[in-house]
Amino acid sequence: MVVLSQPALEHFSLIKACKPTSLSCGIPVIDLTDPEAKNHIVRACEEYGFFKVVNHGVPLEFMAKLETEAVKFFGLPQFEKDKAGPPDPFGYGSKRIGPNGDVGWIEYLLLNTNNRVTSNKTLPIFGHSQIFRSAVDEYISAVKKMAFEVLELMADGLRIQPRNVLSRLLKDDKSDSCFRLNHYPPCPELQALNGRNLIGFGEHTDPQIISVLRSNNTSGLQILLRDETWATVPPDHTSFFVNVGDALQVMTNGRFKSVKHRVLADTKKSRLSMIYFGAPPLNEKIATLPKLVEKEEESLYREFTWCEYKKSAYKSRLADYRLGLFEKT
Ligand code: GA4
Repeated sequence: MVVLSQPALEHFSLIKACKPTSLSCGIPVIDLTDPEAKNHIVRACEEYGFFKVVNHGVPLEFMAKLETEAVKFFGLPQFEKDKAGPPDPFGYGSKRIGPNGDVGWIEYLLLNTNNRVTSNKTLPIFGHSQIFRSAVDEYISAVKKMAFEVLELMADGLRIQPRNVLSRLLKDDKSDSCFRLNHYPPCPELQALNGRNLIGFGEHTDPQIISVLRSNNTSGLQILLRDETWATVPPDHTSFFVNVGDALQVMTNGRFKSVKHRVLADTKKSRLSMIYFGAPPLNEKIATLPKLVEKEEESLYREFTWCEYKKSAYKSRLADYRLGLFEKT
């Protein structure tokens, strides 16, 4: 176990509080039982790269159980949590995000969705709590099923066949998907820094295909709209939020945009979020889906493997535009 010293508050990004747009009425809401869902999903991905999912079929009990277990974990003494860190990238992390100097007002657990049980890093986490392990497992299985359905509806909406062209990448046994539990502790000192917001997780796009997020009822998530303004996403602990990731932007030749998002810390309330990042297998080629371009030359990106993209992402800072290196010149 290596325990790194923690950065002091002045090392965190404090941003001038500006009145963000509230998306309460504007945010696209997809009802998975609606026969028109496939078309609504495509429109939401084109316009926002982001949408909320209701009537998703994931039992609320799974969501609540995992939240309870995660709260218990983050409530452990620091030395206990540090036994599962530092993240490499999997494991427990606090304040530092990724390997290149990004920091945030956050602590987290990053898990691999395939080898959850055997990984060294997960032993100190789950070794003593069979309940935590099974809560993670049942939650991930249910959310994955929902993610497959969303991707199949997306293929239907894009009128591409077979309808599993996207979902098969996440269904694959070798899928490189991962799972993250984020805890944003309240920061009471913020009150004294009048008119400033503290960054919990800095602005970035997710590298994967899609990310499926669920949080408790504390706000903090913001997405960047097309007009370059930040919009606050009202929390809803019974629903899920789906982000378009960079790989899906490439597969749709830029028709869907990966959404820039960030999380602000709160002065009084803890925010807890759980995110499934759906990724292809490492050796999978990422390229524009042939049905979405007439000729290969029309593709805006050169072909690359998920492994190449991931390696390049881990050399970048959070806010970097990672797809730039893969655009055709
Ligand atoms: C953003 C999305 C996921 O949380 C993540 C993050 C990863 C990490 O925290 O280790 C990265 C970040 C994320 C993008 C750029 C690199 C890698 C931190 C970072 C600076 C797990 C992922 O896959 O990419």
